[in-house]
Amino acid sequence: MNAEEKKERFIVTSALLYVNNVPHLGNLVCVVSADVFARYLKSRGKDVISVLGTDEHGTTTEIKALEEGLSPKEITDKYVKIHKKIYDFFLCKPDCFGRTSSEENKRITIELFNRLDENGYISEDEVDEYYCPRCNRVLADRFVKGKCKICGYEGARGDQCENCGSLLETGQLENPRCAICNGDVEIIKSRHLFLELSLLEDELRELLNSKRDMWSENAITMTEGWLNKGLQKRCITRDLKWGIPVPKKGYENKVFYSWFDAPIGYIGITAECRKEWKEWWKSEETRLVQFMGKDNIPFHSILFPAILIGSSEGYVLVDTLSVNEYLNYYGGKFSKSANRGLFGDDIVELGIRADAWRYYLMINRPEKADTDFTWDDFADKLNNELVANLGNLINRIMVFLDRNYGGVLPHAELNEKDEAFFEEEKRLIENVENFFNRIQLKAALKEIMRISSLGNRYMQENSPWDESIPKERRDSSMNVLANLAKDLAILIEPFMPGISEDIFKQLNIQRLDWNSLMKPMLKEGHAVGKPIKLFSKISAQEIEELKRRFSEELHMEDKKCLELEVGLIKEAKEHPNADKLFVLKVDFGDEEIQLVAGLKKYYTKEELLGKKIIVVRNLKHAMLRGIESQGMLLAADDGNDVGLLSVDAEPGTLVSFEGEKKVRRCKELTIDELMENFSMEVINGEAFVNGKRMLADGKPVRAERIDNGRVR
Ligand code: B3M
Ligand code: ZN
Repeated sequence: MNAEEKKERFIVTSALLYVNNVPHLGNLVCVVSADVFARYLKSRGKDVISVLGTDEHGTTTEIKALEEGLSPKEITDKYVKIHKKIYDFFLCKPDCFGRTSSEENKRITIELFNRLDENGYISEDEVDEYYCPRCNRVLADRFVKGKCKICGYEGARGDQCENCGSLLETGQLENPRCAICNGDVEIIKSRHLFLELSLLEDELRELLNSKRDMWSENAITMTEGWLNKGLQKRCITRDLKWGIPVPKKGYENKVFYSWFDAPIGYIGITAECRKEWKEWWKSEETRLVQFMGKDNIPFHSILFPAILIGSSEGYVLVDTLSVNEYLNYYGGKFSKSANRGLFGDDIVELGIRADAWRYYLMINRPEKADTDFTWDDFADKLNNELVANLGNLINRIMVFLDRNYGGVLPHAELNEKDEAFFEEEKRLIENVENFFNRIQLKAALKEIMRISSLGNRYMQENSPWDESIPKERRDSSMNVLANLAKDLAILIEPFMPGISEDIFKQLNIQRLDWNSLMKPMLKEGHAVGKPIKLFSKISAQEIEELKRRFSEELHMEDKKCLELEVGLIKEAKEHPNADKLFVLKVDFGDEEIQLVAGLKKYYTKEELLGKKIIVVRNLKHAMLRGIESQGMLLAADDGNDVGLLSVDAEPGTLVSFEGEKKVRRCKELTIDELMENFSMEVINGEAFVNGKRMLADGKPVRAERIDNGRVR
């Protein structure tokens, strides 16, 4: 193979999201961006491997495992399926999908570490670590929370502040607390391994300087900041069990810091899926294009390159670094625990096609500053851009061909007006390519929508329905427009692969790639298929419904609300440290939680099993005598006896309050806020909240045993 024949090859990666969180719409920006770009490269005939997967080590996984009462392995196995389902729905089709906990990744991580060690880039030191005496546990990273000393953000974690992006060392949190029990922490000493970043400073600076044109502004600024401050050695080991074991004497009880093995995961995932992976990762021909959110910058611009350079294994270094800012939800962060925002698992169920979401994410891609998701903006982009422009054009072309030509393409005799139209289309396509080359995906998509507008204008001006215009002219216009529909199908494919496929289907042709742009592939006599609707508008009523369901107003006004749900008691056990308490497992159909309840005086375990009860779902979780209660069940009390509130409705049914709109999600309440804002009582056996009857599926919620009393 000679040099000319050699194709440019690309590895395109998206940040590997933490497995134990359900990705939210903001997390999906970099995943979809990588997919869009990889599809574009493929359409241009490049050799591409796109890599996606899950980041499975680290304290986030261990914390989640503790919360859900599963092992870390079980947690990752459970959540990786959720991730996969969401990526599939979003039509993200990586060539390689994998997990950082794979055997390949373990092998490559250990190998890279050994090389770094041999090459003198690993040092040892004694460090301070947070320790929780109550939990008897060394608190790595996310096991500690507190106030960031650098920016003052209250929700910072032990290793990083997600507000200012600073990486934190032990001691850089003000008022550090244990994330498990919220208790005070101590600082102890422990020996750890470090990557001596300062020894690689020249190479890292050179990398930045050679890639200035290829990195987004925010990546350059942050990396420069790091280099200018002078690089510090970075701890790469942790006192945890879940992770890749450190292959060094004296470190048998430690694992690698997840930020050490996570980026190596890109290599591990490729190695698992392609036996020729080294030809990609260790080749000068490969361009490594990486997409991520802004909190991931230093790991990709400093840490990962340092590992690769220091190993002297000849791995390819990052070429393009495309970093998005955050997509927020009504001006605030997405938070699953606070039930705030829009998460992948919800989106999958909404019945709005993936292409509309992909369009929204890319046309609003937060490139220079954070942007906000609002339902009104979503509806605006869908109705007034996608449907009104692109959907409308394709539909007009297809319907007109069907009705007036029996779906058979007429002859074209081009005139100078057509040529001018082609000139303009060509100019816009060049813009699209230029924007793609600079990874300005938002601008590329806007330009494609301009081509669609151009088509609408052309159709209007050439009015093929106007019988005063010569027939040959009208025929020619329709031929031009059918071929434009083909061009649009090609152009939008990276962004909206589903819609693209639908257009090809309607045109009755196989999928075409970039090479077929501006070529009259659809010839006179070709029979197109039947018109089908690409998108439907989202109505004002639907938007209102969605706002209610995702309680946008409640977040906006910060109103307090109460989220009650019907749950089924599946298990009842004695509390190990309290003689009045039971520990219950309660099922909601799609989720199971654990509750601690003081019912032992009033119910036996057997009586509780199988009961349908009412649970406060938005109460702050609490530790009750060492066991977490993830909500509170409601029971009535008349001073003599206690009886559970109960109703015959499916587990998972939400309780509404008579005369009020049903609310889906409510902000987390503390027990004090619950007491202050909601008074609950039982009158004649029926349960009321602030004077309104509790209803589940239209049926009143009733108390057992109690006719009149307070609910608590
Ligand atoms: N897991 C960041 C995140 O999930 C982190 C990225 C790793 S990339 C190798 O937000
Ligand atoms: Zn603790």
